[in-house]
Amino acid sequence: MVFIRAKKVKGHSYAYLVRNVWDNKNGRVRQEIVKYLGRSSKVALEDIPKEFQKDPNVVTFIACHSSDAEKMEFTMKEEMLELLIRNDTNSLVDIFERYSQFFGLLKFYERLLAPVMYKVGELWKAGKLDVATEHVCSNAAHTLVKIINERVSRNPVANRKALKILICTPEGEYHSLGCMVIESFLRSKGYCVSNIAPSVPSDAIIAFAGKFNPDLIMISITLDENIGASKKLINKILESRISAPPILIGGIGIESIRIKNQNDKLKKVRFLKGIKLSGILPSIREVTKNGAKVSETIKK
Ligand code: B12
Repeated sequence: MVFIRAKKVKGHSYAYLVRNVWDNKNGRVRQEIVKYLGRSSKVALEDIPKEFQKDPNVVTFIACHSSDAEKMEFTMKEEMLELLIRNDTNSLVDIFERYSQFFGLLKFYERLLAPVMYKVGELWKAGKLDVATEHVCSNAAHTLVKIINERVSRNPVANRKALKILICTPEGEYHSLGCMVIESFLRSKGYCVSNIAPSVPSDAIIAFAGKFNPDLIMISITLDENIGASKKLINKILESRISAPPILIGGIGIESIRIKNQNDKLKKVRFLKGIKLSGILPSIREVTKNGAKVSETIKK
């Protein structure tokens, strides 16, 4: 294992690649310089000898000191893809920890996990990844997000006025990672979330909402063929006794739809095309009047 040491000289930070070696003479570990890397802010992956480029300490250093963050993310994405394929959850958790300590949960999901899963889909579509391996990747990603969710739930943000959000997918939609990621992110922000994805029949969603009493319902669509089922679900919600909460619809499955002027009945329904994780909070605030608890006012 190697480390990058930064030394400050006249206000500038300079980096050295070092490794621990055992000093027989003194009977203790000493650090040996492997390479001088120059200005910390300019350290790039190419400056690092090939055999150390994937070392976690190197990747983390470049992530927080260098302007080369994009290349570092590229390396991390490649690493994640390999780990998903190998179903190596421990190492995936390790990447999550290393990355999120500097960039946070949101960026981990938005810049690493989601793009890597999209890549899995591309590889599968191109016949470069067999179905079984695609499922392994999907299961490993679910396990990872579950672990992260448990951690997030262990340290809840105290928020007595937290909005209650119900996340679901229409019947027939089996893609559930997006919902888990949204759940995880919203929990980390103190929202009270019930995620009932994947594929729940409309009546069951409405029955659940009747008990949970959500301030907002989020529907996730991945396959465009499920748009029809979602529209039926929305109509049923609007016609039911729980017709109050605003409804947000998103996910890659709605990218192809054309949004017409919405009639009065649909004024609390928003199709959020192209909205990624970072756009979700502003959308929630908008439809719930700046994040205030709205269930009471709506029910009146
Ligand atoms: C994993 C996976 C599966 C797994 C799902 C397991 C599970 N429990 O989730 C399995 C293997 C079961 C599967 C099955 C199928 N899949 Co699939 N799958 C994928 C894959 C590789 C990853 C999906 C994923 O996890 N993405 C990562 C998450 C984090 O991203 P996300 O879902 O987009 O969510 C983010 C945003 O969209 C947004 N968002 C999501 N929901 C919402 C909601 C709101 C309100 C808002 C504001 C935002 C928002 O925020 C999220 C977080 O950032 C995708 C590839 C891809 N491009 O997505 C293919 C993909 C979606 N699958 C595809 C296909 C074709 C299928 C099958 C039809 C294959 C088959 N022939 O059987 C079946 C259909 C199953 C069904 N009926 O639902 C196609 C869809 C093509 C299309 N446009 O219709 C894709 C795109 C692969 C491809 N490149 O062709 N799949």
